[in-house]
Amino acid sequence: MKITDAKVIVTSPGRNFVTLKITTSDGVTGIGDATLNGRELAVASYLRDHVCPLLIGRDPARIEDTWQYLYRGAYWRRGPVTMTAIAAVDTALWDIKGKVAGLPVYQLLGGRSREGVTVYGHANGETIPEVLDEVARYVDLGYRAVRVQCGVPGLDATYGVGKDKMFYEPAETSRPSEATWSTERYLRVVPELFAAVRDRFGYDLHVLHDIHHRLTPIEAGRLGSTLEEYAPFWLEDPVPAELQEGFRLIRQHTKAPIAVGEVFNSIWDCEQLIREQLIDYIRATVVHAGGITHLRRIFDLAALHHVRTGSHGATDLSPVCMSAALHLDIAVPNFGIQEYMRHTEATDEVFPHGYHYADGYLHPSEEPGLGVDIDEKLAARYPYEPAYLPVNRLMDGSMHHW
Ligand code: GCO
Ligand code: MG
Repeated sequence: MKITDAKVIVTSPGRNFVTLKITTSDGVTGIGDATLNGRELAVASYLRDHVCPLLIGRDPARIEDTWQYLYRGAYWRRGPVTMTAIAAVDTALWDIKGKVAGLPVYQLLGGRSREGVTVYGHANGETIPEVLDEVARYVDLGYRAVRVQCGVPGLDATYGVGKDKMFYEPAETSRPSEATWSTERYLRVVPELFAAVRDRFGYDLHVLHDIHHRLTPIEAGRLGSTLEEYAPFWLEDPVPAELQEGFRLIRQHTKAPIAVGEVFNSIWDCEQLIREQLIDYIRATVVHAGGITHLRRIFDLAALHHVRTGSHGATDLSPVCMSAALHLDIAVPNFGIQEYMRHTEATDEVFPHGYHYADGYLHPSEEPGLGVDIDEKLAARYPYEPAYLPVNRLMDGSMHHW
């Protein structure tokens, strides 16, 4: 069997998604998510102009060799664009392998380690009472874990607080909007939010929070120690993670569990964080970290060092990525939790999928392969729309991390 076609499909059913579809000489097809929020066309071009021509004629069964060919063989390694493109190829090849074997992909990864994949949803609101109402909505739906984000008084826009409920969509179809940031105001409101959530919902619910790279290590240590009495499940992305040794300082000051990794692309982005046990959850996911093959490598390293998984699952990762993530989540021994932001109806129609939510858990599809497809005719009705994530400035106008 040989690869006879590889094509890139860009569609925007409410938001942009890039999908790679590979076809074999036996007529088997596989798909992979290649979406990089706000930089979609860079990955589409990397695939179309540089990768797809190299795939034609290759044996689709050689997943590892193809991965190494695209990673080692390219000379220019790593980075979000390259690793997202490699991920798309890798994911599509796993889909094909599953279909050829007649097995869901998780069976090829060693089979089930659990009955369902625990997920967390996003409760957000401008004010704390609004957030509490959203948490109640998730509790009613059976969720065991909820991420809480509220507006910071005095700031016009805050990360994690959106107009939509059940999902959070920060990208805008315009030039990037500019938000302002005050660490002092933020540090005042978060403990109040946690206190209110624990007061109303008690301690059985897992409560998570995303700092979105805004703090310094010592500020994160201070916030973590303040929140310890409210038993946070995790604090996510406390600081930008280029400086991995910076996390030592956070560890010295708090016992709050730390999660990081949604912007990581390779095992080298988290090698020190994992080896020195500076984090508790690794949040890398299939689409941005080199596909199923490479993410499995990261998860296995993490397992050696008491680090559990907590993959990114935002609205800007397509149902193709979510399907792939769930096959890994159900199989790996050190699974922790999976983020689950729902997609819009239009997105779900373009990407029909067999995974489903029930009682706090997601369940991967039992179909051979990944159990997800793309309706190309429908996809063609939603042309690409230029979109950007916001940028962030301090009150004095300095650029800050968004
Ligand atoms: C999360 C993330 C998202 C990102 C988004 C960027 O924890 O889900 O932080 O909200 O901001 O995926 O594209
Ligand atoms: Mg995040």
